[in-house]
Amino acid sequence: MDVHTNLAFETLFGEEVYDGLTHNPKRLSSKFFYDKKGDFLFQRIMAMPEYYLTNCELEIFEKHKSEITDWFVAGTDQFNLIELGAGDGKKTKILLRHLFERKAKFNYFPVDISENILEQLKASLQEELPRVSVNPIRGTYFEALKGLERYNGTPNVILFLGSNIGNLKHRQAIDFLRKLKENMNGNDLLFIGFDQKKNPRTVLNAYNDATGITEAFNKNILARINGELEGNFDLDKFLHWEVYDPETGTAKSFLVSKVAQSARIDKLDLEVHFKQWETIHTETSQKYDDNMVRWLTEEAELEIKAQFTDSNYWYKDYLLG
Ligand code: AVJ
Repeated sequence: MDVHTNLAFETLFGEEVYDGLTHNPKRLSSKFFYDKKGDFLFQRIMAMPEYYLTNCELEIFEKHKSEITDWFVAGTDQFNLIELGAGDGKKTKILLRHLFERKAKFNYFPVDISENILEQLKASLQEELPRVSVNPIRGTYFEALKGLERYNGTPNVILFLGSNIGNLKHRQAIDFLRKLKENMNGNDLLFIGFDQKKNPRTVLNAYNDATGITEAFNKNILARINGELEGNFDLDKFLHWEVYDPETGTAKSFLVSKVAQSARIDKLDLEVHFKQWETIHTETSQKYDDNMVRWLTEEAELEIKAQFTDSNYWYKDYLLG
């Protein structure tokens, strides 16, 4: 792959699967959704009418791209644009195009756990915005952080879009924001999306579409275990289950075992037993309100410099520094 900078990337997949499936209650990390099939399913999720997050952020970018990019270019003739969990760049491209049109000088560093999606992103940018310099970095958010200092000398603008932060529990989110802050220099900015609390029905539907795309996305983690770790999970014997707690704002995805069953994972030399209705927690997608965002940013000693929302107030992007 044409990756200019490649961080030491270790697939801890096997180890984490072992830990998660021997833990009580069972759990698997949502970062493992994203292989070629998972990337494709997530792109289909983003295109679903129920999955409002993408459209909200697109609306915000279309409406406020001048003001947002004013912040990026303020007081500097060049900057690094580092995007954590860039995916296919669908939303970012609006900002990239606008920055290009206003003749900003910047280098784009999309970071993602999926090599496949970085290849797609790079190819599509070569086509659509050939003059923008793109340096894909494959790795987790935490690995990407370690690499931040290497860009010292040029101001950094860090993008963390799509409410990706919602995959982290509050404690983890604070630790992560703190580490980001520690790695930021004086003029660096963090531009970050937080999905907002709203009608609980709307949230639930976004993660529980009738067509079964989210179900397939959730089950893809088992498909990956089968393919990469020689597992024999029967995907039909699991149920996709979504819960949303409107008080805490926490949405959670589970796989629920419909029957008592065992699965073998040959590469891990592991036999996993499930009681009937036993669960695997696969994802947390946190929804926020102003108080929560204020609390998280204060804990990380980050200052809210500006905020942008869509016409429904369903989603907010914040500029932090
Ligand atoms: C990419 C983590 C923001 O939690 O909303 C979409 C992933 N999971 N549907 C989210 C996801 C199920 C998404 N993030």
